[in-house]
Amino acid sequence: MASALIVIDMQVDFCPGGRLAVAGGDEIVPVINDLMADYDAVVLTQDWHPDDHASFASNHTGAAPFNVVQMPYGPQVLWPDHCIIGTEGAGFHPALAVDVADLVVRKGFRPQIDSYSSFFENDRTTPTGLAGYLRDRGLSDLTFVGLAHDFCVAWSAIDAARLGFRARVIEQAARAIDLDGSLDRARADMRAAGVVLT
Ligand code: VGL
Ligand code: ZN
Repeated sequence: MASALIVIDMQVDFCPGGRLAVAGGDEIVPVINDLMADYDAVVLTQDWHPDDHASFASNHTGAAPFNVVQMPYGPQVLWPDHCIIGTEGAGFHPALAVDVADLVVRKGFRPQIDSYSSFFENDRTTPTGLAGYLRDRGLSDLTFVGLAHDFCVAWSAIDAARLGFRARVIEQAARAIDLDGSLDRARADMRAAGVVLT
C-alpha cells in the first residue's frame, strides 16, 4: 500500500506573526520536513481565498472574527482575513521543504464557500479533486500533519477515512486554534471516524 504525507496549510498567515496565527505553528516546520522522506508521495495544501471571501468577518456587516453565522451549507465560523490569493501571507512558511512535494492543492477559492477539508469544501459535496489524484496514483495510506489540527487537519483526515483511505494524524506535527474546546471535539470526531491519532 503506497503512502502519502498530506501537509495541511503550512502558510505564513497560520504561523506566529500571521493574520490567523496558530500558537506554535512554526515549531512543526522542521518536524514535517524530516517526515517527508518516509513517504512515497508528499502533497501540500494551500488555503487560497479571494478578498471578498464569505468566511471573512470583514465581509459581514456588524460581525467580528470568531462569530458564527449561518451559511446556506450550515454554520460557519467567521475568521480574520487570511491567506488572500497572491499575498505573502498565503505563501508557504519559508522554511518548509516545498520542493519535495509532488502536488499542491488549493482550496477555498470560491467566494461563497469555505473549505477546511482538503477533499471537500464546507458544503461537504464540492470536491477539490484530491481523492481522484490519490486513487489514480494508488496512494491509499494517508498521514496528515500541519495546521490547524482542529479544523483543516481534522476535517481532511475524517473525510479521508470516510472515503475509504487509511488515515492517520501525527499530533506532534500539528497545532490547533482551539476555539471553545474545538480540539477535544475534533479528536473525538476523528477517533469516531476511524482516524488513528499518533
Ligand atoms: C483554516 C480556518 C480558516 C485551517 C483555514 O487551515 O485550519 N482554519 N481557514
Ligand atoms: Zn481559510
